[in-house]
Amino acid sequence: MYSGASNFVSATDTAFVVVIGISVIFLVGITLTMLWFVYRYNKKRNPVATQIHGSNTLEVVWTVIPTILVLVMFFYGWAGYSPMRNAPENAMKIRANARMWSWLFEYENGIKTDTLYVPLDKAVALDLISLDVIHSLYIPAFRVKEDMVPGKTNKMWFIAQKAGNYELFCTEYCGLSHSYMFTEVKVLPQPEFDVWYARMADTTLQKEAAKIPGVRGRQIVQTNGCLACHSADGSKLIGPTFKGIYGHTVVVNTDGREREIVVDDEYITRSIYEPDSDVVKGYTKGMMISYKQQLNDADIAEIIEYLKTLK
Ligand code: HEC
Ligand SMILES: [Cu+2]
Repeated sequence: MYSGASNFVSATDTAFVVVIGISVIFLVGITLTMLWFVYRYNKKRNPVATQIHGSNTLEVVWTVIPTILVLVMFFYGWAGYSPMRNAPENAMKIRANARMWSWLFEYENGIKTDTLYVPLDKAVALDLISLDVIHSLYIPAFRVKEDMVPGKTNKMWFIAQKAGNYELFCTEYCGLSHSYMFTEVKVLPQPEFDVWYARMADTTLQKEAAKIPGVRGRQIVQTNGCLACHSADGSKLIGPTFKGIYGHTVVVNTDGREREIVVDDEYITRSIYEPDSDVVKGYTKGMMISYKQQLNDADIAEIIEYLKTLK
């Protein structure tokens, strides 16, 4: 409570304390009254019941007081909520993409990460994109949470006010591995953030990395959440493992017919662009959705290099 991790913490926590406070007062008050009535008006002490025929004063009191209390709760709720709706103009923009079951954050300079990096004390505005089903982005420490609805760009903004790492997870049940759909927010002081931001965008560094076969491909597979469904170590997750996949023969179902096929560049490309055209035997259609919007042929070439390294 009142950690100050973001600009929304104090108003949210105040609204919470007010609502809980009023509820506790009523809980205690009503319970005590009830116990008192049980004692005072039981058959022994009060053998003849008194009939009460309405009381205008009482009616007014128990209408007016709760109305005021509810308005007080509304006031604190609204005071906390309404600033969340309007991001400042100069906020740093990040696109947050959710898919079953991973996160991908895209920054204005084109870099992509699976962990959310934000600078300290600066407004950050997120565009919330879902690529498949309804997800919800939740950063408990920042007191922010917003649904991510396919076909609709919801918004969220905040100012992180304390450096450190915070949990970020999906809080809308979105299928089998929903509970693994979590990552971190890393809040870095501005100078550190700038260094990170520039280093990530440095193409010479990326070219260096790209010289080692499979390194770029592994990054692509990681940032795009493929590993939520495909293991690299032979274990079966939602989809077949990537281990030893390249050059092996698989049985697939193509338009209702079974056929054997050797895993080559063309097959892998098709599997990524049109996952439902050849469905691996033993798996269901429609689990993997197309990456046509997110990946291009060059990315897939890197992925193939990576898959070749998984002997
Ligand atoms: C939501 C889970 C999920 C995600 C995420 C996912 N896949 Fe898949 N993938 C599957 C399933 C299930 C299959 C098997 C059914 C089929 O062939 O469509 C599959 C099949 C494949 C195949 C064919 C495998 C074989 O053994 O023949 C390849 C290659 C592949 N995926 C690559 C990828 C890549 C690369 C990514 C990330 C860019 C990715 N997948 C993300 C679930 C997923
Ligand atoms: Cu989700």
